[in-house]
Amino acid sequence: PSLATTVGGVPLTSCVYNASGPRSGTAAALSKVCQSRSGGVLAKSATILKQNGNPQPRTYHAGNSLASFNSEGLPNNGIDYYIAAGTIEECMASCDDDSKPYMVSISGKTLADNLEMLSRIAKAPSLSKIKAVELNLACPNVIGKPIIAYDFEQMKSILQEVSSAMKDTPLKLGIKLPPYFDGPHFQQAADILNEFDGSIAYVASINTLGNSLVIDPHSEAPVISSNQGFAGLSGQAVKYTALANVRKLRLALKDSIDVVGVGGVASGRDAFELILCGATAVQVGTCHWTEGPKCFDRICQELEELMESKGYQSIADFKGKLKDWS
Ligand code: RRO
Repeated sequence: PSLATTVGGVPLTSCVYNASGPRSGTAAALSKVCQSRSGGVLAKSATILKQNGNPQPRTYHAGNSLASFNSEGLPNNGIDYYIAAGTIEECMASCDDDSKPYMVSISGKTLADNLEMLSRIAKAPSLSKIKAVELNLACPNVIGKPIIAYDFEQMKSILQEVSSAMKDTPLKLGIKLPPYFDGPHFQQAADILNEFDGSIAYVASINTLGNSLVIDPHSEAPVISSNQGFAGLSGQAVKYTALANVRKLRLALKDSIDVVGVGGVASGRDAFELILCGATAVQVGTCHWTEGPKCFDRICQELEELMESKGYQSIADFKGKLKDWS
């Protein structure tokens, strides 16, 4: 069977690729993603300037990758690093697939920062090598800042400015969304996103579940030092939230906006379930973090075996075809 797909019109030979975040902050790490069967190479969310993120300890894994926690606080090398010709070359040199797309993620502290980053991307000498920009409206870990996509007014005005700033570029725009939990919130988010059909190529759903808390009963204190211990929750525990978010968004969004599923994918079965819910591709975050880039080879192989056993030849054979309860 073939795992080939497209994300917002960008072709991927494999529908499984890395999420922005874990092991995506340096060219060395991204080059290992490129060497694997990951269908694309997506860089860590960037700010204008390099920053170190929150103090350590800022991550914790419970039960392997069942539940993971991070309060990283956007450690990254700054946007200029991720769009530099040398970085992209180092990331992509090890790919045997020349067409594997390189993508960046931006997570500015303000709208002005996001617009500045977009303008730098649009002027980058290597612009033609950057296939998509994922605008992260869902970071839960910037102390003192809310999750933008929970503030629908702010989300709409950011999308207005960003979509007009990207109009004359060849870049595809993706939007990284937080998990929603209430019917009306899905509808409000989808209504806003649908106003930008034609500008938004895809949404990636979901980012981590914000403001979870891990306690150490010995010290009687949080395990994570930053942000009073509050952290984003990821890993296999959030797959069920991701499945519901992908399903709800796929039903509510216009067909021209693809949904990329992300959240708790650790097996071919997980990928299969998200695609059934309507995902055109799936990203892997926590499992990539705990297992390393060989997870892409394993998950791709498991998905192929599952498709084979069901007689499916392509992603289109089951994408969005979740059946009614019977
Ligand atoms: O760096 C982080 O703290 C972080 C980001 Br930008 C994000 O989008 N999601 C997350 O769980 N952590």
